[in-house]
Amino acid sequence: MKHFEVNFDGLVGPTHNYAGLSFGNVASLSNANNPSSPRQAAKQGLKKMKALHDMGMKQGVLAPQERPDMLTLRRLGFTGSDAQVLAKASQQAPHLLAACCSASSMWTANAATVSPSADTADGRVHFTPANLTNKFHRSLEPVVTGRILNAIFANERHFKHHQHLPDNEHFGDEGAANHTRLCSQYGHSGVELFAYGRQAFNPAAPAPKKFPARQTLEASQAIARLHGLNEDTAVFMQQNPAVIDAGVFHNDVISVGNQNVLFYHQDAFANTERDFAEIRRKFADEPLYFIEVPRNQVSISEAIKTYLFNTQIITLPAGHMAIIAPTECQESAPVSRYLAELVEQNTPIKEVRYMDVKESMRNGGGPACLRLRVALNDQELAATNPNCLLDDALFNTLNHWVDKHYREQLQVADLADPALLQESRQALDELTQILQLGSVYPFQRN
Ligand code: SUG
Repeated sequence: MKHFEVNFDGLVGPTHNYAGLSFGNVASLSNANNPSSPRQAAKQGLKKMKALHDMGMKQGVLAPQERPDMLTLRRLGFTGSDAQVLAKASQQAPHLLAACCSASSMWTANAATVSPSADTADGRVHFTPANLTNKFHRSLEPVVTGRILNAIFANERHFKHHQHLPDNEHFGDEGAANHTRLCSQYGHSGVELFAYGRQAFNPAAPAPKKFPARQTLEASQAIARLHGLNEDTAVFMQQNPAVIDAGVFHNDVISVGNQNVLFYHQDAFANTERDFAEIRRKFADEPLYFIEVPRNQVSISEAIKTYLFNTQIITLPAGHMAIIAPTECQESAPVSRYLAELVEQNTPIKEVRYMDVKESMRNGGGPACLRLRVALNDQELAATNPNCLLDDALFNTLNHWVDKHYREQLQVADLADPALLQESRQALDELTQILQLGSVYPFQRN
């Protein structure tokens, strides 16, 4: 049997904008109210997907959410026609309108946690959408995310879908952004690493003081239970609270793993030695590479600015690994120097590819945020909705679709424009036909 890691990248939605919605996320706050380019953003994302496809990787596409989220605006008491709801929200509560227009579902590392069949008790691939409770604009995502995942992985023999965890800060769950999996081969049972920021039921335990810890230990433990992982396949590691306070709002901003490599910053974790000893014991295989980036080579602030750790580490068909880094890494002298040295060292990482995802980076989303990893065997891949797997034809279709429906520029003030709502709905209606998802959006269901 063959095994693959398929990256499902989020397609950037037509309302992509900079509204400063994510307290604790430095880029989101510092770019608030700048104009955005939904068209450029979507095309940068598609280009990255195509580049990975051309490198011989399996590449998938995840559809965006319906935005503006009219259902939520109505739930919050704005009434009348759609145009009136938008006008009232923009006059009375522009921050709520902005939250209901965010294209944040593009960061599909936060869509769900996925456990491959090799790790789970029932031998199926398990999915739990993230509840994203810490940010109002993101808490609007899990229901439709669940529908989209169900429409892609529809075969019950191979795939098990769970409901997102209870919508409460005690079970704050940010999905795969705080989860990585180490394994010797994608098809072998691995060790799933769950990084958390605080313990909800033990307020005396260490926690950040300035910015929120978006993932709790209790949420991670619940996911491991739901997915049928056993003692030997899960490790729970606390993030260093000080780096969360420095702007590391998700663990994938400070560490990334692939197969037998864990690439991380010296200051990433609270109990590095103890946790690594547990990983070594549970991983059992050799070799295992812990690649530590020392703070005297790359500072925490440089790591956050360049997203050195929000890179994708992928295993190419040739057998070695490549690191997919944002161009911000290339533009930084210490980081590009570090990466040039890294590929010369005795580790499986032998190549660096730089990609331009600047529209996403300005909201704090690098290459790794834009993708959800799903390890599949060939039977599971055959049971996956083929219309969501990228090839040259789908790449061209989606580029034309973006050209047809997306605006070149968007300001926060444009979010109340009823024409934007119509354009978005038309685009998404067409997209569900291209990807053959069925009626996943609220506007298609009433
Ligand atoms: O949740 N930004 C996202 C970025 C998510 C990045 N994902 C990972 N690290 N995996 C967030 O903070 C900003 C939206 C705005 O400000 O308009 C935003 O939601």
